[in-house]
Amino acid sequence: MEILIPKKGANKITVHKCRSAADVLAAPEEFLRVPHIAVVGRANVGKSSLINHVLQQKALVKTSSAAGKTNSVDMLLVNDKFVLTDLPGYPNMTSSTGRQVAGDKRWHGEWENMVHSYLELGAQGKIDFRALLLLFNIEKKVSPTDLEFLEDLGYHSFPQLLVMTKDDKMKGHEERNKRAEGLRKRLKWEGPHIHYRTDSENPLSRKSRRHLQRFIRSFVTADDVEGARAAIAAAWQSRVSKSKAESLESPPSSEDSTPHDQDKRNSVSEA
Ligand SMILES: Nc1nc2c(ncn2[C@@H]2O[C@H](COP(=O)(O)OP(=O)(O)O)[C@@H](O)[C@H]2O)c(=O)[nH]1
Ligand SMILES: [Mg+2]
Repeated sequence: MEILIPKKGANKITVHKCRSAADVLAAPEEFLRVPHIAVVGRANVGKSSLINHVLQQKALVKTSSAAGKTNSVDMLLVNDKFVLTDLPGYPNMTSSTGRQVAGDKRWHGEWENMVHSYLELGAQGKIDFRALLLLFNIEKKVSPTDLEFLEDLGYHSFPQLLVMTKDDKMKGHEERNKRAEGLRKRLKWEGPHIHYRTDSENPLSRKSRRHLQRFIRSFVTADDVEGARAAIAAAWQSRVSKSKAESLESPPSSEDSTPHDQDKRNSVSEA
């Protein structure tokens, strides 16, 4: 069976829901012997929507307009080839003035327990953990909580791909580039990023899906986590070289002259 079948409803998906750290450790064998990729980000960033969209499955994982609805670690076994994990979103714990919001401490503890138990399995080599997809809403400002969260994940130092969601909200290249650049700066991000939108009738959203699917395939077919790291680095390096080559010989080929690619060239050359 293929890793990912680029056709609506064609992928075979089995779900294992974990409601506690113990459930994470007790996942069935078939979930533990394949490579894992996890999706993380702030509540409401579009994690569930992206998962449904990239797997081309309707309402596989619940999406919602209210923040913080996902309170479980949802492991999705795809075509018996890999697991895509929907991790609970972290709430934005700081108000606009930077103060801790009351009541979030307890939630923080639960969240940490779930997410860390899961990531620890990777760190201990109990699951073949390949990559984290870090989702950020391109429209939102980076908060102190976001930075805290990134730092918290940092110690696991898994290969990470930054995914800027809700790209359809961008009015054009200029706004997209400006926001992407701002986000990268604020996050001190030096690795690769891609843009994502889930309005499936739009050709750009299909393009963003194909792009992410390529990344997923490269993570899954890598030999191990170091192979996945090399795959991310190679994809980003080819962007950088392409961007340099194209700044010398314009205009770019028609294949590449979409807003998404345009943006990547710009954000790389400006980074
Ligand atoms: N405009 C726009 N809205 C999106 C996109 N992806 C998700 N959303 C909306 O964002 C909200 C939260 O999405 P959800 O997938 O539940 O986020 P989660 O909490 O991170 O799992 C929902 O109202 C979605 O319809 C996108 O690409 N564009
Ligand atoms: Mg969700």
